[in-house]
Amino acid sequence: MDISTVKTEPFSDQNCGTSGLRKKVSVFKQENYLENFVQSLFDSLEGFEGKTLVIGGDGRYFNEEAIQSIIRIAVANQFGRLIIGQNGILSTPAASHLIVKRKAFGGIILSASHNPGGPNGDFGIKFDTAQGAPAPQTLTDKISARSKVIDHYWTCDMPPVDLSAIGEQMAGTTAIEIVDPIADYAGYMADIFDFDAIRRLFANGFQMRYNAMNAVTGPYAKYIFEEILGAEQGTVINGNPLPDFGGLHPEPNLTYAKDFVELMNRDDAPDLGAASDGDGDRYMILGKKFFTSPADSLAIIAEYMDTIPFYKGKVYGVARSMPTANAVDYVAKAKNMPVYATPTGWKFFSSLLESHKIALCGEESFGTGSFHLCEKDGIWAILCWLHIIAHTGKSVRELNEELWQKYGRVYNSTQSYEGLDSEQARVMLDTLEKRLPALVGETYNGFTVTETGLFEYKDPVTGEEAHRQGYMILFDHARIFMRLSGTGSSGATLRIYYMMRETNPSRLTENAFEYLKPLVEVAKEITRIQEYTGREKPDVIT
Ligand code: G16
Repeated sequence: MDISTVKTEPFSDQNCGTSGLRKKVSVFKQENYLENFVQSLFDSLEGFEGKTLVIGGDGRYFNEEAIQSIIRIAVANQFGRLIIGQNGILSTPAASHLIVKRKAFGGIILSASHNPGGPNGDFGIKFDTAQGAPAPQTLTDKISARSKVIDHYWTCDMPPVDLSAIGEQMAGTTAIEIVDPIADYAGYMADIFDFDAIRRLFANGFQMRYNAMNAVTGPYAKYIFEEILGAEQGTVINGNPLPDFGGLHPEPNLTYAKDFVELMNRDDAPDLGAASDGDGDRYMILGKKFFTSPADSLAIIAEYMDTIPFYKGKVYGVARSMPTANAVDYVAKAKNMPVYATPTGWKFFSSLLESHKIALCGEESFGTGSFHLCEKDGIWAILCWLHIIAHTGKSVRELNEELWQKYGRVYNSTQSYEGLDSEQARVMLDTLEKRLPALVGETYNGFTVTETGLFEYKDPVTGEEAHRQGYMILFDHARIFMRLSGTGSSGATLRIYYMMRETNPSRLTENAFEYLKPLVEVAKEITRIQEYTGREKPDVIT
């Protein structure tokens, strides 16, 4: 095995965002771009020689090419074993599970999540630690710093590995093992949930449609829902992973899964509609003519979590990201559980999950998870819903309405302005930041500002701090929160998160977007977004 050093020049833009490095495929295809980042990652880790690395991706365009390159660099850097999903495929939750199960040093996951794929789409790379958790900020900062000065990487001369053949081979002193990407994950789900109860639900005629959006979860869903749990054939749609997701935007929400929402709005819609994103960590729950907001989904799972035997007596606490509407807080209060509010980014939940301060966490961006893994997990969340429906006999709509009647409803919406000019967005937010203190006491459209500020966070377990995590404008029973997305690959995406709490029993079942309109007008007035960006309305409303 010939190991060689390749001289290289650093790239100035290899900064990790909310979830690893995400760029256009054309950027990743530049000579040495991927290699530089992977070597910068290995240079930032300590003590991995002889240890195991898990590798897999969501199957998007450039996945296999990238994996072959990573194999060569990992072999040259002396990893002892590489565990790779067959055909280079692993959903993010399945990769996380495999890392822990096989006691790996960590794992590389190739995905740009919900961002579109294909030659003109996005590609991404992220690292999970030995706990199967997203790399913490300290590590991603280290990788980015290293990428700015890197001048060589290690690689080796070896033929491409046949990723389709399950089995093991040696490359020098490194074992390369190709594994079934589904079996272990499906087995783990069977350990967590009462599959017999869900099987009975389907046997009694319960109808579900699962939209895999031509992304990674199709084969997982067909195996788990149709083969193991007995949902009828055809339950899973768009079930074959495609490198460009069939031209779709693999993001399960009201905008990018519009056709699916229309299907669920028909008179003959199935009982449950569920969808997942590119790498399988996000999910959406629909009922017949009914959309469940991610914040309500989190609250409903919290309400019933201890009826899942795996979690009995272990629902210690819950967490949500700060932009996520606080419906779960009311459930937690009633159950005497602590609630933590973290910055956006799944990595901020890891320490809380690992230290068992929380059992459950979730975000407005359609991600929910528990201590079963340190990543969010779409299929797990959908199984929670199937469990709850089987346990209560209630429909998706009834479960939502029950939550609102019991705790009041927290109307909420996330509205994103995509592809903004970065400079214009920056100027707008800088101006807003300067005005924040003066807003207190002012009244806009009938809403009086009670408090403003930047969201700052100190991890209660590690003590690590995260600063400037979003702009908060609080009112009585209402809140506007704003931040720039950290997952886009070009320009700036401004996210504005709205929430308003309603306890009047006669106002619990209104259309959320109509209900929130007066608050949306307040944000427009305070930010002067149209003046700064020329945009009249957001691109994505969920
Ligand atoms: C990632 C993070 C999530 C975050 C989401 C949106 O998810 O893991 O914690 O909520 O991005 O982030 P942003 O608002 O910065 O775009 P994923 O599914 O894209 O890996």
